[in-house]
Amino acid sequence: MNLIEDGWFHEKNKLWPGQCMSLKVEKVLYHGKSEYQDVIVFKSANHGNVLVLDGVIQCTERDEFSYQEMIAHIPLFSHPNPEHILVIGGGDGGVIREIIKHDTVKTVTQCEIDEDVITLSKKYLPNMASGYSDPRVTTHIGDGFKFMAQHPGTYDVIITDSSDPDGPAESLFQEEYYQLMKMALKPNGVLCCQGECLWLHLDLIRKMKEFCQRNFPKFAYSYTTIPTYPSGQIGFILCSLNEDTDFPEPERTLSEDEIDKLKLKYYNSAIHKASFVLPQFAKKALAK
Ligand code: SPM
Repeated sequence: MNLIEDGWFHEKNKLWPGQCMSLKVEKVLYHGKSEYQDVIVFKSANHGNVLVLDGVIQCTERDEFSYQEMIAHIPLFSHPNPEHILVIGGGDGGVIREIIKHDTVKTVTQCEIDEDVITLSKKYLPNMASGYSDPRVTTHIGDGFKFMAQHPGTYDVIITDSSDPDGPAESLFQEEYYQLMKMALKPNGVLCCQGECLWLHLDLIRKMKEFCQRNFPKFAYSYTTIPTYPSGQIGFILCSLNEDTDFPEPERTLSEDEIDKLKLKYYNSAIHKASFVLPQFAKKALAK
């Protein structure tokens, strides 16, 4: 399918039938096929550079901070002392950029299957990829399942920054994957995964909630707003092995000065709490 027509990129996909986000293209910077997926990077008219995998927008320079800050800081501020962090996916580097803002963090290990995404992000999304030069960061190119199976009981926090459950990331939305994360976590570990959209994928989120609650003493669902993802919203699945974890109550709160020093543009301690408050239709559907 031709995704760029008449100078516009159109994000059409069966996961969000009958709707699509369109962005005006100024210049295609890269278009090719990696070992795993179709990859486009384009310069847009109003959203900076945009990364697209298999026809789906992964990030735009204009609004990426909303997603990257929330998927990183919600779990890190929910853990009393996050030192060793594993990121599955997240090849653009934005999640790593946020994790290394935490002084408690000693190591960040990334396992990304598609090396091309990292290479292209370093070239075309340098602000997102800036964290790769931090000495605490190690990158492993390979499959997250295999990597976690080889690292039991190792991580305080695991973050899965994946694409959608159609294509290479499908297995990351299944119970077996959550059981592997559970095994790779330290005893009081916390995980946070891309958790799709309340407006579009409530059935999937409900199924995920069921298996998370079978496997972890604590589960919660949080979300952020982001204009260039379908329906302008995306959520996060959070689980903890520590039954005392109260996800909506951050372990450390930030002053305005600290927020400025950390260069945060979306996350603050109030939005941490608020992000767990669900609209009534979602609250009811997930309560079933
Ligand atoms: N670091 C940014 C990578 C983005 N990972 C999530 C991408 C999700 C894109 N699709 C959103 C669809 C929501 N239903």
